[in-house]
Amino acid sequence: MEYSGAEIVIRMLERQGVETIAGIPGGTNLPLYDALQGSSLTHVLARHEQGAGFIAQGMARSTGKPAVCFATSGPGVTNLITAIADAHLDSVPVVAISGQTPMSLMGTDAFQEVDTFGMSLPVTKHNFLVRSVEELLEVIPEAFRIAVSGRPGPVWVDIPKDVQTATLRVDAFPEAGARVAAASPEEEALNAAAEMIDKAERPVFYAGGGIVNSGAGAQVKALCERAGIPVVTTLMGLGVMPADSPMSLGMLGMHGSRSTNLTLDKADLLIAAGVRFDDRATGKLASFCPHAHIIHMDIDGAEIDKLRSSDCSIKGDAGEILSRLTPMVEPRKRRAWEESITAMKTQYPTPESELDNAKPAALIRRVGHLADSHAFVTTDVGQHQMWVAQYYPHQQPGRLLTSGGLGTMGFGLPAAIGAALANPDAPVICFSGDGSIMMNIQELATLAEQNLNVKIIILNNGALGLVRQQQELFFGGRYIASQYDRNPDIATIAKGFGIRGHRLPLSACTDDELKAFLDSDGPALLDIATPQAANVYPMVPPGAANTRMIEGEHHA
Ligand SMILES: Cc1ncc(C[n+]2csc(CCOP(=O)(O)OP(=O)(O)O)c2C)c(N)n1
Ligand SMILES: [Mg+2]
Repeated sequence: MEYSGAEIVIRMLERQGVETIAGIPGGTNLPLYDALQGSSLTHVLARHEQGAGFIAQGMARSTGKPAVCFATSGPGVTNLITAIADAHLDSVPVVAISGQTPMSLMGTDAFQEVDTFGMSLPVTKHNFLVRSVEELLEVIPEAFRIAVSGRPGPVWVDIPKDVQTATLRVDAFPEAGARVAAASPEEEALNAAAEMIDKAERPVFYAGGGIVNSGAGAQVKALCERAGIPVVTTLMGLGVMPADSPMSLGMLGMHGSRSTNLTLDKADLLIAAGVRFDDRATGKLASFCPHAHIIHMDIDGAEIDKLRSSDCSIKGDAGEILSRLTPMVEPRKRRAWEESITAMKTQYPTPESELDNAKPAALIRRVGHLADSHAFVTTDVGQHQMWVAQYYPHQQPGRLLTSGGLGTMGFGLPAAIGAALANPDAPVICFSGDGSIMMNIQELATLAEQNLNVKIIILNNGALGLVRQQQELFFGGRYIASQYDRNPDIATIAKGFGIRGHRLPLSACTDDELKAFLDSDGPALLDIATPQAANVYPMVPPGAANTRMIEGEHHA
């Protein structure tokens, strides 16, 4: 049968098991949109391509499956780039498909022409410029295979309009592109790692987003319980060890707790898994875990020894590595190490003052206790994000969706829409700030249209809080461009979009009020006035060693 290039793309997406696509049409992807007619795919019309990209990310992050977004050439592409760069840094499998000017016009500064291939190259795992309709049969499955195999990441497929309209006889469509299993870890490396673990007196397991991507939370628990190893996580790894487990040391790094960073300083072995020694996690690298030998496991060989040389490296899938390693290590209790950690936790507990109901951190913790334990939580970027990392009771890996590597304000709302689209039975809570929410507020229209179970909580401090905090602590309190003279009434804006909105001072947010908000049907927004002076502590000054944490007034 004859198919157009656009029809081939849509048939192939159906074969890939894609159900929902987020995007915006325009001149050069209209054939693709036309081919959606009569397809089993559902299209969600975003209000900005960055929103479409983050909706796709919300679907991909919450399911581990690749998700698709569409954009037209030129401004559609440039609008989408931030969301794809974000997916790249956080290893999220998104397939972006854009229209391009017809091949005869490419390179002529044609209307809405930009060099999509060139611009997407450094922010994707892989990219394609498709030059013939025949190539589509290979490129589409290949794009999915690359997005999900090994370390996941975004793949961009740019398709000129004349390739979309050209026709081809296809008798049988190729197989869908699927994950290729990682090569098995080497026995020798596993033996060496087991020996190092057995010898260590003060080991710490350092778990990152790679553990979440591998679905290896249970395997981390199994190893660490057997060998008496406490677990720290990165921002991306939160939930790998339930927050209330005695084995959990919480998050490390710039906003990690004091006891966690001090424990790492004493460690004699660091088992790094699915992490990339990001500067927000390690602080000054030369002072990070100075006494520790390093075992580094990663599916991406390029991460190993990239920033810190390891004493033992294991390339492969974390789930497989850990399942094989666990029976090789001696079952062990490490009482002295446990006692020293407990002593540090007792000496530097979570500051009571943060759990005072007048503090934003306490509100986040209360929401966490009132919410369904399976809820997905998305955040924007700023102080509120760090309080969610520190104080929300993360119980499961993969439930916190947050922009870690790129730190993109505007992530939270569209990512929540994507999570809700892909998980219609799970509640979704989006914590945002008064700065961040404005960056993709247009997606409230998409949310209202889709009528999804997304509850938006704005911590409204009248400021770009994390910037204001840095100006207070590191620029002598000289505030510039970090406080809003005038903020719009966000609850009223929400109503304009067709979403229930309320504004409340923090003091009026009783448990009953919060519970009623969380349990209400459909989308709703709560704009909470919070104190501007509240800071996120502890904080390691950028570039300093993690042991040089600054504390708040309560420790002064
Ligand atoms: C797109 C983008 N622009 C600028 C920044 C720099 N930045 C980091 S946090 C922040 C403040 C965010 O303010 P808000 O959303 O109100 O959160 P708060 O810190 O007040 O909780 C800014 C401007 C960023 N991360 N992303
Ligand atoms: Mg703010």
